[in-house]
Amino acid sequence: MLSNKVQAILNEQIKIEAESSQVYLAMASWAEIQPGIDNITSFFYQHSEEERQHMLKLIHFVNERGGFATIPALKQPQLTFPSIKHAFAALLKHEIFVSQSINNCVDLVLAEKDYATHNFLQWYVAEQIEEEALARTINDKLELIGDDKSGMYMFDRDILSIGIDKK
Ligand code: OFO
Repeated sequence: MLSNKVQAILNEQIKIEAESSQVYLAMASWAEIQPGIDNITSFFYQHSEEERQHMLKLIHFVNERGGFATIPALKQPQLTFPSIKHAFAALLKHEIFVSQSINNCVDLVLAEKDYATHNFLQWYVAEQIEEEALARTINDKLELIGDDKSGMYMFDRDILSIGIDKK
């Protein structure tokens, strides 16, 4: 059984995962109308879908532990970006925010001595380490590429396998 405090913070995390999915969906839609970056577009769509899965996993956990997962209203995310580099910088910043939020959940469940939820959250802790690492790798590569168009061509060609290496 979840305490009220744990239920509340997990519902807040459900909202954050839902917002993450929306943020990356907006990046995907923006990328889709830019010429020649089909794989970058797919990356954002896939990432959005992953965040939706993170949200669903939390919803099921809350409901299975005797709580009630509440489906949140979402604010509209940023719709356009000055460049691909800006979009990926925003992605890294967002992942750092999500990691902090997972850490806050872990702090609370330890204070509440809710070891079952603590165990459940370890999956998210590990996931955030991977997602932050992937986002940093991508940002580092974009930094190297700068304004080089052939570099960007290769980045788009390779981005889906960068993701696979890190996952
Ligand atoms: Fe990318 O964050 Fe979910 O957990």
